[in-house]
Amino acid sequence: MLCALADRGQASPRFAVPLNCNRDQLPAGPPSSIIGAQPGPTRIEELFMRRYDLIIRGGTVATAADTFSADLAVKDGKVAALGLGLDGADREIDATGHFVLPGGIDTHAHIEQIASNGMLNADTFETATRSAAFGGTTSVICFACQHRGDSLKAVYEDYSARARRGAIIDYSFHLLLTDPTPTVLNEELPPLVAEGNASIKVFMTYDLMNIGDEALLDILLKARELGALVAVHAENNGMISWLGKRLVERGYTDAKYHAVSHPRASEPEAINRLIAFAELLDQPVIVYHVATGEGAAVIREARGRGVKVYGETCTQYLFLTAQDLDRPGGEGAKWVCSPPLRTTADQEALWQALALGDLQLVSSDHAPYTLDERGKYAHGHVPSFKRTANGMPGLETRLPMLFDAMVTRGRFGINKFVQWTATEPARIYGLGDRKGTLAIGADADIAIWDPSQRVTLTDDLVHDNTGYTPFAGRTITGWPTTVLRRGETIIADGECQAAAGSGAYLPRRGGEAATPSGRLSPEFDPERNFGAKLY
Ligand code: DUC
Ligand code: ZN
Ligand code: ZN
Repeated sequence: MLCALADRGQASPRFAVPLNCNRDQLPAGPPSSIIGAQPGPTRIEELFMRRYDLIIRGGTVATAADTFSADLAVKDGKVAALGLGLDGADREIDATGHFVLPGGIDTHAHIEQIASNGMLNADTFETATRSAAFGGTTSVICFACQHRGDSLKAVYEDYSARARRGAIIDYSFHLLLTDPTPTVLNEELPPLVAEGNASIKVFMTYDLMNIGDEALLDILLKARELGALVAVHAENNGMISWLGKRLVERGYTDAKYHAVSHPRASEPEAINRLIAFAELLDQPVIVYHVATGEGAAVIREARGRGVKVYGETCTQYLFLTAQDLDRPGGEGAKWVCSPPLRTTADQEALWQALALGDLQLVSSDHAPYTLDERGKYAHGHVPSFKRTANGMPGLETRLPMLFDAMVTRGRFGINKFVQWTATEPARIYGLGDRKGTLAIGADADIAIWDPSQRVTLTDDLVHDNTGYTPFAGRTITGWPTTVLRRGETIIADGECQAAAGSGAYLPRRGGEAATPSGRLSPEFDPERNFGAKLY
């Protein structure tokens, strides 16, 4: 059996002091329990033997920094020990021949989200997070999505209640603002950020979602005051809207024209503008789903100047291209997402940007729609790209696709795999004190990977509610066979063992990534602006 679950039930009759056990830390007990020959184990021996809840034995542990052979012990949901020959647990998992990795953290997923046109996406918190768990992801940051006229507080409470009911993995929220009124910014936002939702998302495109330049400045400034990171969908709305109309007027409505309708320049233009704003106010930002080499280059240049700008790309931009949209009979709708899929040259540029640290993480941008009239085909079976729901599923396939490319095929290796999918997401979004690595005291969120398991991705293999995967037909090697969330096995033997609602809310502070650099722009620096106090 791959990665057998060996439930010992009883402590081993052999008394063995765990290698990392420090006798000074023994709990106080009567001396008689230490001295003297006894027929059975003493109380202290018992305590030694049952020191851990679980030992994952014989695996290869990898973090963003190291790869080493070790047993990993779990106690009370936390990593309690890493060492050789650990002993004394109620339960063991044999991980011989497997990688023992931190569970993935997906910081960009749309779950049970209502679009601006009222369409509900395909997944519930239960189905989305179950599919994430099957793919080795144990934490997710999704959105509390405000639409114009909504109270942010009411929106947040609604998403929060639904997540509490359904989530199987741990979760957190970005506060997605489309209507930053003074009430929202000054009354609703501050307590929500303080409660632990220290990231704000905004759109620079979409007619019903985008916020204009002045509102973006207002939000950046407010985020600076509150210590929140601002995450941005950066594309130029005017270019997209203008070119889209022109294409439709001329009858170019197939899915493939979606890629044409978002001119390449729309991405670097918006990223450049965003960075200019962020630099003006000295407010850290993260650019979502960078899809072009030019977009990544703008980030590289700004980071080189010391601007606190981070960048994310997504699985689909590393493995798919605009050619995937070119299918007959409306099938291309499956691959309609924004920004659109680009070229193989962009894929190379994005890998390079990750390698250079210009981009720091790879998310799924899971935005699931069914292949029927409730989703992708709400406007007919061969819908105009302009009327096709934007997005594709990816929570489950993100890690296996990347593992295959990075570990199995050897591009950048296991440590970068962990870094870009778990450690950096945790660091940037303020979860680094408990998630994203395997260290003593961290949450025991663990994915045990069989590096030799070959899997052909098919539409019915994945567990979300869309009924398809954009990567169908690919055979990849490496799969997470056992997944633990805070020490509890949630996936084993192809089954999900976790109950809906067993995922926990993860409050997040802004942390270092969201802290302004302190390098004031001339306009905001009283020493250079004739003494004006603008913060
Ligand atoms: N942007 C996202 O981030 N997700 C889905 C669609 C979109 O435009
Ligand atoms: Zn977006
Ligand atoms: Zn998204």
